[in-house]
Amino acid sequence: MYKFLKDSKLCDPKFLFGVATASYQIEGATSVDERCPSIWDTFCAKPGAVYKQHNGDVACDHYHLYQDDVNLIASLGMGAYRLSIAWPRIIKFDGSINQKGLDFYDRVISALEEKNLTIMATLYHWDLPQYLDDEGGWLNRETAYKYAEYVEVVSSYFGDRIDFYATLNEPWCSAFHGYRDGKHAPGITDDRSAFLASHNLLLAHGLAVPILRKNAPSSKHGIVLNFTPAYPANESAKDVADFADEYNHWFIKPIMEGEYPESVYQHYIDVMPTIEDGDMGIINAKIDFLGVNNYSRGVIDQDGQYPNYKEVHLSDVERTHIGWEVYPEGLLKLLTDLNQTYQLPPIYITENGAAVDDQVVDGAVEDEQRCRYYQNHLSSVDQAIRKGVDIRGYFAWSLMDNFEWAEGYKMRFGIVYVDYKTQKRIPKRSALWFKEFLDSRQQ
Ligand code: IFM
Repeated sequence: MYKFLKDSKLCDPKFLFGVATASYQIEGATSVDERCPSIWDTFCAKPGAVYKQHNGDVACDHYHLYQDDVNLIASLGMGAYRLSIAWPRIIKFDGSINQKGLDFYDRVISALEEKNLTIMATLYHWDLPQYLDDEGGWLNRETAYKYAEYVEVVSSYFGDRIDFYATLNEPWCSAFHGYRDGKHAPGITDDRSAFLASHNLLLAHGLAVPILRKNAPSSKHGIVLNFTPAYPANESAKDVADFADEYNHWFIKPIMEGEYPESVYQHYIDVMPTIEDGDMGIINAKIDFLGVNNYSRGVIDQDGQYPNYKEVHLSDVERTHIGWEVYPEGLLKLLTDLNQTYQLPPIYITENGAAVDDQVVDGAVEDEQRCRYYQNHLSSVDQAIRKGVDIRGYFAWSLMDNFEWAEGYKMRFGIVYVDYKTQKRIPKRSALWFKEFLDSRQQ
């Protein structure tokens, strides 16, 4: 099954393979060891916000099962693990440090070190402490400074033991799902709020970078951004698709070039936040790596007058369980386009994967669609490297099935199946495929 990878750039043992997860999606133990509530605890409790009102209270109980999970990662032949650190476990509502939270991540990091796994830690994967949301959350500029204080605590404690620090995961989702379409916590639906949140998130990122450099000088520092490239549904939708695509650059352009994409900025000028002197310079801090998350593409058609647009759903295309089109060519084009547009640092694919309606049959999970998804997307990564894009690693999303935000536990993204009743983990065919491929690289 992995024949095509045999001569690929991905066979180079220096190319990093890993799996990714995030705190709220796997840890559970939300009331243990003085963790503070997060905006996702609050959001999950709102009727209608999350599928069947699922929540992260137990999730995969990784808080208690982390040692087994680390053993599992190593047993799959993976070289790296991307986890996220939960801000609500680290800083209490009065600003004091929760040592028990630091101790938990210390245990996880020690377990990873024992297995010689490269560690990438995301410092914010959407679980904002609720006490900060009570003060305005990402609509409050002060949250960016609070974030910098939290980053100081984590990075001075763990320093270079964490190989890669990612400041934020997918700030696009935090801003636009959190504050524009309301699909994510805190569930606000307002353009002005979304752009303000995006600016404060970027500021938080920019403030964090020099702190990380000071406290972890040998580690690499960067950010993880999601990209869903826009494709025109027809000839006449080309301009509007280009406009829609500018959203893909809403975060990367200010980080790489110190300015927002002009067309979107001008279109929404009436709801743009005040940009204080010096902000864009802070945001433009040099990064050592870019994390790219990609799952699918968006097919865009005009919706009334330019630049209004809508996403259309093509029939006759393959989709995953969550409804996203399978479009591996999009990942290749995304990577080569980004490479042409910006002076980028090395890229890591920090998330890529498929939701499948997995079934356990005779104790096994044959996730054929996910296997194909991975193979075709890895082939795109290989081709991008051949075209000169500096890609150093790939993290599958996700290690195991977990809490999929507004979709609750309905959507399974893991290469390992989780039986939520027993917390039993069953490596799926895709996990066994990765293991076989990774073992073959060692020979
Ligand atoms: O589960 C999420 C993850 O938390 C962020 N990126 C997309 C994944 C799949 O939706």
